Amino acid sequence: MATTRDVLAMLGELVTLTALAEESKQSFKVRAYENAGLGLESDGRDITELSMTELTKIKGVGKATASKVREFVETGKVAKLVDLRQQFPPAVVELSRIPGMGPKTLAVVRSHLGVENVDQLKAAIEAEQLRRLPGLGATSEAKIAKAIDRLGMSGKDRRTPIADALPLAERLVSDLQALPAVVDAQCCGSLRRMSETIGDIDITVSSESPVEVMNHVVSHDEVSELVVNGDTKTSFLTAGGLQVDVRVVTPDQFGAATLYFTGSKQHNIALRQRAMDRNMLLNEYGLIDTSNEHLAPADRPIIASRTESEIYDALGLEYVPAPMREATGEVEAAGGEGLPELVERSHIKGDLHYHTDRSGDGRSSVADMVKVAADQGYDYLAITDHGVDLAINGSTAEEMLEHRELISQIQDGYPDMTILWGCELNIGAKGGLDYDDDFRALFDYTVASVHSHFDQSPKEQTKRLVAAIADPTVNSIGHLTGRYIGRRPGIEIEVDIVLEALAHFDVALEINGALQRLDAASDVVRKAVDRGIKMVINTDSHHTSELGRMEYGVLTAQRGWTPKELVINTWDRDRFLKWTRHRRT
Ligand code: DGT
Ligand code: CA
Ligand code: CA
Ligand code: ZN
Repeated sequence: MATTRDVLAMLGELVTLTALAEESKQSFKVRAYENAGLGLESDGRDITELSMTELTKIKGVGKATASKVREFVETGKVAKLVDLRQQFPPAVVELSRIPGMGPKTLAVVRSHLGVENVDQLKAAIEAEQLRRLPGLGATSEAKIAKAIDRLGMSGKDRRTPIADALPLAERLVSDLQALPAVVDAQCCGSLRRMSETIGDIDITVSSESPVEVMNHVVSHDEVSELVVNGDTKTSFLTAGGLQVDVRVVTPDQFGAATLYFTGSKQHNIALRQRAMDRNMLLNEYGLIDTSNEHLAPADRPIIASRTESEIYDALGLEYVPAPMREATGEVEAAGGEGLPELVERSHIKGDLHYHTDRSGDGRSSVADMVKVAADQGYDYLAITDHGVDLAINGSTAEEMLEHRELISQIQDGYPDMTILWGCELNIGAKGGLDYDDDFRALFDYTVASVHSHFDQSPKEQTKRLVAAIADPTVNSIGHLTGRYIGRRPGIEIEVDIVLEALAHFDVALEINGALQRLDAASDVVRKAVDRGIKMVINTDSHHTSELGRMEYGVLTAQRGWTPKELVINTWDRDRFLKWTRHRRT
């Protein structure tokens, strides 16, 4: 039985593969599927229950998409997609992810050189064959070579960006949780720890009927190739070439198993060492009492195994949230001075980087964007559409003033949520910002971000950021480096100098929850936290379906050891509003 999420994933794959088939991401068909996906995503109903007529009434959904949705719900596949998957096998889709290998270049490289995977592409580059192809040259050849190196895409150390793995893993976990035979299911491994790139997906299932669970897994529509097909463990490859390991354990072992398979390996080693020091043994089945040497191994008492909390507790440790399990001092802290009081999703009182269709790339109206924010129970919200300097997507001063009027009208309908008229300012090549100083000072709140000039030297980038931070109209710095994980490296900066400036001018550092970004990265976040720099966790939403990113931002904050106290959007409204104004007066 397909779910709404399965349908949306099917459409997402259709977008990717159609762009390859049409040799353009902008083709009419690609955009049609994209828009249909957005319409269906924000509809809110169970899509699988809707008829053709009901489907085509949804904004953006045409006949062609609606019939594919029905086909998928009724038969479990879509003929068109089966056909596209044959034309574009996983290894080819992976090629298309390399910066510089757009759909057109990919088609040329395949047809002229017969290149079908990363290893063949590398060989072709070494033989200097790419530079002789129509539309390419030595420069594009070098660019692609560098991208392959940087992404570590060759061989077995190939890694998948979290944005490509997490939605799939969440879908699998919730499908498993829906099975009557399943007591619980948990995503483990690097994905649960919120690593930026993922080797494979690890899922642990709690059930008394492993065979039933495994039978369900092997027939899942994500399975493209089975690697391991056992009674308690299944490994398969998805159409995208990603490996998924699913293991089934009994409910009384679930905590020990999730602890073990979440890792990291180094964290596990530190826990095991601690267990040994206390005459205990820790493995994937439980924490075992080894103090009585006369007992046979099978007779040794199990101290804890059902939940992770019980195991940490029995080891004399505070519970360590998964994103912190990287063996960077968390075990010592959990057994000593204590872990920081980490920020949690329930602490968040507002979103402060938020777009509407005032931005060229915003996809939902102000009214709709405000409504979904209010539905989250937020106390405040900053609407930060793009400043004028962003080509195509920005707004002029006049447009911004009209926008302020519209926002203030909508505010009347939301007495419990303060809506700030804000702006996402663009940090220019030398640190200049949009509009003139007086106009900028009118905004209730601003986030300043880099959207251009990615290739300057680290010194120039640092100067540029520091100049923006020093500007008294700037409240926060958005997505610090502008990276897209696994796709585009961010700007290179001298981190310590930038952090020094943030601390000095009391400007907040954003943790952007978009999975492609997760920027500032958790290691930078941890450095910022050490200096007491204020943090802000945002979704950078451009559509009503994107608010869920707050969770990913919070997990990234936890990975950087961020305490609640430093996060300005956990503060109550008065304290937060007072802080936004302190540099303006
Ligand atoms: P990845 O998949 O490369 O992104 O990273 P992980 O951390 O998900 O690693 P993976 O999938 O090889 O194994 C999942 C977890 O299982 C890992 O974090 C810790 C545990 N684990 C795997 N192999 C070992 C091992 O040899 N010793 C210990 N102590 N733990 C292991
Ligand atoms: Ca893994
Ligand atoms: Ca694994
Ligand atoms: Zn933005």
